[in-house]
Amino acid sequence: MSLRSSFARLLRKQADAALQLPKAAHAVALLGAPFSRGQKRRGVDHGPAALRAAGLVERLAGLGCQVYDSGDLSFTQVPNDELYNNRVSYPRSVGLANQVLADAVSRAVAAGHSCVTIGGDHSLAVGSISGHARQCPHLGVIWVDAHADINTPLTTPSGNLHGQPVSFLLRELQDKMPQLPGFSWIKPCLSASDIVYIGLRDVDPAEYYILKNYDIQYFSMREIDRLGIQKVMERTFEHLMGRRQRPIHLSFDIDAFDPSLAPATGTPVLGGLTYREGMYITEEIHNTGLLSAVDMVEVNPLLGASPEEVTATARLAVDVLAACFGQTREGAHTAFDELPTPSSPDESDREEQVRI
Ligand SMILES: [Mn+2]
Repeated sequence: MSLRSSFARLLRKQADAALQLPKAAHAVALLGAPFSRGQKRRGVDHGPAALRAAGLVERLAGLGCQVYDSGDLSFTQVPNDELYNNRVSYPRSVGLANQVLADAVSRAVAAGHSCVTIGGDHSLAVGSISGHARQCPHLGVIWVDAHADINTPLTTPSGNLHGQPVSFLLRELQDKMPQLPGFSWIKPCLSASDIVYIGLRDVDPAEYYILKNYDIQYFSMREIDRLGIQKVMERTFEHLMGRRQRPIHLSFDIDAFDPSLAPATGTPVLGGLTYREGMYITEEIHNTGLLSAVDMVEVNPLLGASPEEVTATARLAVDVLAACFGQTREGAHTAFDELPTPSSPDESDREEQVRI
């Protein structure tokens, strides 16, 4: 008991000493985006609160990040936000919220921060990637998701905008895009070769057509089974950065994970990522040193069957974000450069040493 407490004290001293060293803290801007109009279920706007309650800020700070938490953005409700084309829901609300988010992300990246957007539904990626691209026009996107989210407003089976964000961003698709009310501010900022999907397993017919005909790189769960996650990440980086390095935007939908791990989400699909695959993806992205912005979306605390399911889903999202910013399974993320020796007890430990 006393040995353990004196060791703990020594560890604490080491940590204190490490804190006094001048080091470049990783600056992370945290933006809460409690937005749910990209789909019709209630609750995904409580995602940011659930992630904060699961200790997100403390986890990032514990990894040595300087966290600039801007709290939650407030989004104006647009009255009389009628269906577009008798099909697409809440176009004006989604367009306006994304405009607000794009400005916030752009400001954070301009300030030299890595920007973490916590949603909210996946329609938010329109604003988050647009804002990021304003500062980093050559960014590459890694989209981790069960779904491709690349329907156009004319092909969407559900009418939900969280299934369409990528179509607004791709230059090649613009002649297929109608003018949606609320979206006139958007400038498409990605080419088809700038995005890689990981984890797909529920792709609509028009989405499959787009992936194939526009030559978009994707690794479905089948490819992960076939190649293994290590090869998938190798090929992802080769595709995005074979010729030159570039800032990475990671857009992570929690439904990429198997529903047994992430049950509190709106559109779960069986056969998803394991915990270890999810950690490997984000550890590898961290290791590039090029991660510049992250979205963590679709955690819906009202959809868990029990409080335990909600907590497990939120904790998983926090684990993913921690791995993005340096948490490693092999340890050694805090400074520790000398083991304590029993031959050199200091003053404060003398009493306990005698007892030993
Ligand atoms: Mn998604």
